[in-house]
Amino acid sequence: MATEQELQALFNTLDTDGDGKVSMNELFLSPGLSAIISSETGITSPQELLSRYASNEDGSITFEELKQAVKKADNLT
Ligand SMILES: [Ca+2]
Repeated sequence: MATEQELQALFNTLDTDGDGKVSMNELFLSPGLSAIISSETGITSPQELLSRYASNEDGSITFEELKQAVKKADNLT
């Protein structure tokens, strides 16, 4: 379980180039943080997370999309 604030902090940490989106590369650069996201969304791989939720052409995920994934897994408090 995570609060929106915790998710936002996690998202900001993952978004190393600060463009407001987390890409596949950024997920792979932080395996520990990716594992937290996996457990919060119930989705095991970054590939699957991005293919299910990323709406951007470049395949990166926004905070809103991440929030949606966590909400869907009933892990947003
Ligand atoms: Ca980024």
